[in-house]
Amino acid sequence: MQPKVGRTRGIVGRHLARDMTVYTTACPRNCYSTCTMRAEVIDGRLRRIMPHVGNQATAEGPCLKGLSYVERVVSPDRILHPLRRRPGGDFERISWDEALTLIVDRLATYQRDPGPQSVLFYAGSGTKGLLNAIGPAFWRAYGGYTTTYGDLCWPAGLEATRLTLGANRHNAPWDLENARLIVLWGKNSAETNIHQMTFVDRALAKGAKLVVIDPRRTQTAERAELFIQPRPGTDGALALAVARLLIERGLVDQDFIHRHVNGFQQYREIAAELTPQEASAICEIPLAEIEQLAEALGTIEPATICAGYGMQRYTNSGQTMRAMLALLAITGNLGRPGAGWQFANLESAVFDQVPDPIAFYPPRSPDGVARVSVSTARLGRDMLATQDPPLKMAWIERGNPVTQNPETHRVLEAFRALEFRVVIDQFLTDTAREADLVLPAKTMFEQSDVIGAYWHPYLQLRQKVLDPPGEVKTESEIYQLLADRLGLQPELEGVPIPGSGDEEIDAWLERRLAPFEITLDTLRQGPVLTPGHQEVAFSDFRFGTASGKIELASEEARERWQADPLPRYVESAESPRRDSAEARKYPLYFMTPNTKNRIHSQFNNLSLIRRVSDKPRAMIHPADAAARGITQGDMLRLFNDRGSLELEAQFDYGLRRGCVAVTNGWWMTDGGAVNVCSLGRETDMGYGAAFHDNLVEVERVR
Ligand SMILES: Nc1nc2c(c(=O)[nH]1)N[C@H]1C(S)=C(S)[C@@H](COP(=O)(O)OP(=O)(O)OC[C@H]3O[C@@H](n4cnc5c(=O)[nH]c(N)nc54)[C@H](O)[C@@H]3O)O[C@H]1N2
Ligand SMILES: Nc1nc2c(c(=O)[nH]1)N[C@H]1C(S)=C(S)[C@@H](COP(=O)(O)OP(=O)(O)OC[C@H]3O[C@@H](n4cnc5c(=O)[nH]c(N)nc54)[C@H](O)[C@@H]3O)O[C@H]1N2
Ligand SMILES: [Mo]
Repeated sequence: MQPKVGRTRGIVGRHLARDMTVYTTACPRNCYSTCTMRAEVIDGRLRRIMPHVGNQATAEGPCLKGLSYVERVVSPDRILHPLRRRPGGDFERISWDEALTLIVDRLATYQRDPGPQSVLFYAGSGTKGLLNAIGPAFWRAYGGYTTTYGDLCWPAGLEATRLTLGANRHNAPWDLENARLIVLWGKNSAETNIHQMTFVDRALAKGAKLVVIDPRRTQTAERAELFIQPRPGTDGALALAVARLLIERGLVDQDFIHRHVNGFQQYREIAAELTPQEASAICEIPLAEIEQLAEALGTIEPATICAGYGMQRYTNSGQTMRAMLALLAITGNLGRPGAGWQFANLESAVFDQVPDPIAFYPPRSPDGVARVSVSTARLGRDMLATQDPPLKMAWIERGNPVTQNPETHRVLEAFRALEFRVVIDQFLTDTAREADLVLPAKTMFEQSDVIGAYWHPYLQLRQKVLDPPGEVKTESEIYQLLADRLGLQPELEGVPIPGSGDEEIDAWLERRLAPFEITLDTLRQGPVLTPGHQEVAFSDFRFGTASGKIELASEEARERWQADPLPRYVESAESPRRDSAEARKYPLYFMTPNTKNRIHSQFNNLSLIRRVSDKPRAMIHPADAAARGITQGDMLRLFNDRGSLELEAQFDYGLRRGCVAVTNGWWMTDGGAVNVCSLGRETDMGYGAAFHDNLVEVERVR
């Protein structure tokens, strides 16, 4: 292990002669914050996680999940050895040699018949890092594979942003302090991006105004001066009505529009199609709130809109995001301090070959080696439908698709229809339980990797600080072992993939960093701003769109997505307003947001987290509950034609009526796997998962 910070030998507290080292590392979870942290290791054990002030965005220190790593790395539930399913369904420990032999046998068989593309490679977002890119390199060397396109998380918003601004970048997180108006639109920063609240607080202390728009009265809403609770999936109508008012009242920035905006005239026409009264009826919010939002956006500057990811998982979401973004374009709130659109900041994605979100998710492989035939959103359905050759085997790493992908029952059916399933994870998740072979993964503390972020602009080293327990391995080590046995030589951009030695991995990482003139030693001291970082995005007013301007009308939207070039409002697919039998049967929006003390399906198996998050509950407005004879603490059944859950009812006076909410990420074994009710369906652009279009009913059980 390499240079250490604050190495102390001798008396620490009341203990004698202990070896204490504090390392700088970074949290690689799929989370905005991607915190820099200091990890205190005493006598080879992780003892404490502490803040690191070198990261301006996360200087306040990690969240409870970050602190819980101390428990997580030594959790008795960790998988430490390869496990094979026995005929009865339970697992037995086997050696790595046996595990690799099993896999190699299958791979060799399927390679001959029915062909390498009968193997599905699925990677989730459980951890970030450059070494993650190694999977495809192995599977290419294998001669082919089937993989997924699209993403569960953010693509509708990424694509809407790219179509409008030409790139997914935004001002530095700390620049939010300069905003006079902050709109947290469908974003629950107080839980999902806690460090953003620091900058919100600083802006408020300087007199800024905060608007929060969310059907749920979240922790984030507590400090809002204006809080709007629209009907889910209707924000596009709200945005268009606000635009109409801004235009009618002359509150737009004509000069900015003239110089930097393309398609304003057409946008103005579609905004005029919807009266604020109509929008008030569609969104089911008071007209006065639409007026107040328009007043704020038209008179307070600079303004920043932080748009969340939850609200772009409806079938109309790409257009919703475009309509919202247009409000900043017509008020001149782009390209200057305190202003702008904070959705995703891909500045640190410098290692990706093509920093274009669509290229991230290609619908098909250019050379046919990878068959990209399975939509992540429709994982189960598409797996079942895949032919020529049909799927025989799945390889799943860093993901928990049984709980996290839409339509759990279809996903389970598709997995069970396969002949062989391999899952690599740290814990025996719902997905791992479906496997024939479970391989034990390392944690972030047991092997180094370089990571970027999608909110702040730093590159960081997730540093190896512990010797790995048991027989855990990372994917890169496993791939190398398999490649050796199969006689393959996987390469990534012409460079062989690294094996397991620390030096080998460090050398590989150094090589990837070299073009940016960054060394691992620098990263060991702390985070480094991505070369070329700009504090204020688009300050040169050059937009990477076809016209070079901000595009409110987009021909590309039509060509690529067969979408309206203008973000006209359309009702989302599953809405109680639709005149269908389903809508009459299932009148409630099932909301499945993220929650503070979990990252999706991770962390809730730790005792520290269980103490604050003991079991899944269904949040319901007391009036909706009363209408169904349900009271606080009752068991309720939440259901639709796709599935059902039995959960304890918890009253939530802050939830919009007509909605019921359960945070996502609970396991099936906890009884709270929310995707049993969702449908595998794509968003209008970006190949996202529209699982928030999800109507249910609830009834009292006992
Ligand atoms: N209904 C509903 N469903 C949702 C969402 C929602 O809002 N509502 N949100 C969606 C979103 S935004 C996302 S991003 C996805 C997330 O879903 P996933 O991408 O599946 O992510 P996680 O549940 O965070 O983690 C997956 C697994 O990775 C494992 N893991 C962690 N580190 C490592 C490692 O180093 N190696 C290996 N091999 N495994 C590791 C964890 O133990 C965990 O079991 O869920 C989506 N699902
Ligand atoms: N603690 C914690 N932090 C996380 C994560 C986590 O699991 N836990 N996950 C990380 C990941 S991968 C992601 S994708 C992000 C997501 O974090 P956020 O962007 O905050 O997304 P969500 O929690 O899915 O949704 C945010 C809010 O949108 C609201 N919402 C839902 N539908 C609508 C709608 O139609 N209109 C409006 N206006 N609001 C709506 C929900 O009620 C919710 O409060 O968080 C990241 N950070
Ligand atoms: Mo996500």
